[in-house]
Amino acid sequence: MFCFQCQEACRNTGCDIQGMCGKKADTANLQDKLVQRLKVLALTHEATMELGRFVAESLFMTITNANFDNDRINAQIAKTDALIGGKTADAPLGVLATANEDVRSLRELLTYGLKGVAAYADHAAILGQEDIAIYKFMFKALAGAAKSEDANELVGLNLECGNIAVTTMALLDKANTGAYGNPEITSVKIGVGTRPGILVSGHDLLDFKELLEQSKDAGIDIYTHGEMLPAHYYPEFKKYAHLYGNYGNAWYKQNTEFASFNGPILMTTNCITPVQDSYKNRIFTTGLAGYPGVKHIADRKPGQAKDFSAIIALAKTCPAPTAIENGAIVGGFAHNQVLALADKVVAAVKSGAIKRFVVMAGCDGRHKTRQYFTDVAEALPKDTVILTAGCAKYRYNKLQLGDIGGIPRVLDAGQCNDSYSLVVIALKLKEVFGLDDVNKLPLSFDLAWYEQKAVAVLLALLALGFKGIRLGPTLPAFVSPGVAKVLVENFDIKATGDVAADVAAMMAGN
Ligand code: SF4
Ligand code: SF3
Repeated sequence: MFCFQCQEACRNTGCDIQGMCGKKADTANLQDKLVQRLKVLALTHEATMELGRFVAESLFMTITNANFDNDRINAQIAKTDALIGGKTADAPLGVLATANEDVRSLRELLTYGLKGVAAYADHAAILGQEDIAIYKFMFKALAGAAKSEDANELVGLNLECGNIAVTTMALLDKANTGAYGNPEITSVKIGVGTRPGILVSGHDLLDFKELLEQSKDAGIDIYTHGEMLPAHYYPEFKKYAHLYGNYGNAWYKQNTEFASFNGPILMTTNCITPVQDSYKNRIFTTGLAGYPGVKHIADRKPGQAKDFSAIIALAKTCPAPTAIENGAIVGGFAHNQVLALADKVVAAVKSGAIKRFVVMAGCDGRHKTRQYFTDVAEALPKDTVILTAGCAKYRYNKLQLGDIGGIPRVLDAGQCNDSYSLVVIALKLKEVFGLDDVNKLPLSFDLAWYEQKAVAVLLALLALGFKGIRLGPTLPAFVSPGVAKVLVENFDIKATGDVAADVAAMMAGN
């Protein structure tokens, strides 16, 4: 195996014996095989709605911490093989099959950005929103990632991937807000109740909705975990009195938090970490998530909801969760809510009460060096506002950072895909202040990345022309020195560094 697609790649070089994420060599090799077959499919077929959806689902399965189940990946390979009629020779197998370091780097950057796009496209498709342009680009990009040796062409495809990521996040935003309403300011409890609960993690809101509906009279409570926290912000979910609160933090603490939750856990997408004995009998996967030996809730049949009765029945037999925290957190600052506060925000900027916005979106992760993001949040002057999305927020969303004239200093827009909201807000501010360039806004980026959705978000920001983005806690292992040079020269990308120096630089607009 060789995998370097996430921020926790071994020695920031690549995992070659076993993944730091727990992915074994056989699973990594099967994922490589699936991606290779998808490239052959893209080289030999025109994109259709049906094939596009299939490719999006398949790529989503290969995202970090999404699916560890060899049987499921094998089944997906078999379906792809049936589509391509056994043709396999046209695309390289595995990352290292591309010898030139810069070409490899650009091909993988594109492939990982595409995986992020695929995940968001799949979420939108589940809610009935699809766009053939997204699928067509997936095919074109996969073909490019398989064949192109031309660095300029690959750079172009990466920027196009950024544009498609914007299109896809916008589509998903439309799907989510269309189905569940516009997120609004919400206080979410982080303590526990006295009834047994089901803990729902991952990003899939339709799974969440169906589970809420099926469990509403069962005498149990529903809790969110990790990236499901923003579900509380949607009006549609607030209707359910048994939606209790959020339990725990970002994905990497699940080995202890799932144990103390005491009840069943539903993983709707990434991030799953190696399942521990203490909760292996009460964790379930669904959708494209998978883990060997873990019960899987089957896909919905046309026109029907998924059947969550097994998980609800199990919950009734479990003790209530053990409290690990108390209090509440506030979120729900997606574009509609922030634009409703626009007058207040603009007045605060004009009066100097808000000096700067700092976008601290993205992913959380295990590395101790991620303490940097907590330290930055604490070190930022009191006249700054942090705009966040994704599970990166858990590094600072429980700090008491106060507010500026009633505007909280941490504005959580939602899941990582809701980074789209932050873009809408930035573009609105640009318009209100009559600026000709987004980079003239009092806005800095200090992004945390872990898996491939963050790669898609980063490419989206680059495609939109944002410059001077800080990225950490390390730069990707798959970015070669040659490609890093291009990113620095054209986009002024920087690695996160010393907290005080970074804060001072951001406040000075650098
Ligand atoms: Fe390593 Fe990350 Fe790949 Fe897992 S996903 S094998 S941790 S690089
Ligand atoms: Fe987190 Fe996995 Fe990326 Fe959607 S849940 S942001 S890491």
